[in-house]
Amino acid sequence: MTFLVVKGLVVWNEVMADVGIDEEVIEIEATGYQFAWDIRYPGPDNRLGEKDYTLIQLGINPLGQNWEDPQNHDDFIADQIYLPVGRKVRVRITAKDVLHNFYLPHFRVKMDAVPGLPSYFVFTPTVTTEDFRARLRDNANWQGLSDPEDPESLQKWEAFDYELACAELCGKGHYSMRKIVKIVSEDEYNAWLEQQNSYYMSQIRNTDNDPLKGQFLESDIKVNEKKFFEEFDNAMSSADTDDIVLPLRNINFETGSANLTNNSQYELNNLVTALTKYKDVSIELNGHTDNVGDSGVNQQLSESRASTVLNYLIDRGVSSSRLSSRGYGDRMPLETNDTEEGRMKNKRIEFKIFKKQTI
Ligand SMILES: [Cu+2]
Repeated sequence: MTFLVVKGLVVWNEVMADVGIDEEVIEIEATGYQFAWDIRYPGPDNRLGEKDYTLIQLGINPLGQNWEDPQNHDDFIADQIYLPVGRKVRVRITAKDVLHNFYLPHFRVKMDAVPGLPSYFVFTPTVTTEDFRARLRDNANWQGLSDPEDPESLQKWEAFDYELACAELCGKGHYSMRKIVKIVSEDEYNAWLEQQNSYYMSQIRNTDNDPLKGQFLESDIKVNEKKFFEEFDNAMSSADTDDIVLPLRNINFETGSANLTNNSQYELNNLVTALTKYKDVSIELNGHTDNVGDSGVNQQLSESRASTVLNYLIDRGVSSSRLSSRGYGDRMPLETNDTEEGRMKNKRIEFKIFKKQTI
């Protein structure tokens, strides 16, 4: 008896070996519910974001993902399980309602999906779907039409797919807890990944269900920063000695006032960094408005907005001798003032780099 228990434990530990901390693994998550599986992939960051069952909302946040966790922003829910051959996979298995069972019959993988108690399974698929079909080609049981009603249909072996099922008789619709599993080459896997859309970005971002509505995400901030420095560095390295005007794209003011919104700090801090990098350069900040309302008021608003930005830069340590500001009111629109879009573009702060003085 002791022998059986000890031996059994050794085998169990072998089968259930988890992955090491630094080991390369694809982690996906399977959530069972009556009557389907939701398969979540971690997206390019390779990390599944946090979940909290209190956040679950039918049709809006089916898995209870916490959108304030940036690791959730690239997670996607897949309608099939795609995995590259030869790569280690860790499946986090969980359930939302009753007990289910994550069952990959062809892989001899079978693991309970328990509500509130995630389990896991680690395995490495070794034969692609295509290779497995080729193996079935000469097997007598796999000949004939896959759909006997349809003479055009594929042969049985051609139509073969690995599948995920539920091995727990979990209710009436139990049979529909089925998903196709495709084992593919690394290239096919990467091509498939490219086509998947993050749930957050495609369904949640900037809707009323987004706790981060109107805020920049870290990824936005990085993209904006890159763009800003590309333009600034280009302006500085070009041989052209004319003054160059660049936009401050991601700054905003409260309506009708010269108070900067919180989001504006990122672009402004980029400008501070650029002015620290190019110590000899002087700039002039230019404020512009659309043509809505009184021209005199617009003139004043454009001046005070430009000087708000100037003061921000001085507060961050840029010498006032390198800075000046000027308001143009509504006199220099970029686009028509007849559309909302045009007006948005016309309300702006730009800065002029005085190249002649610098070189
Ligand atoms: Cu089930």
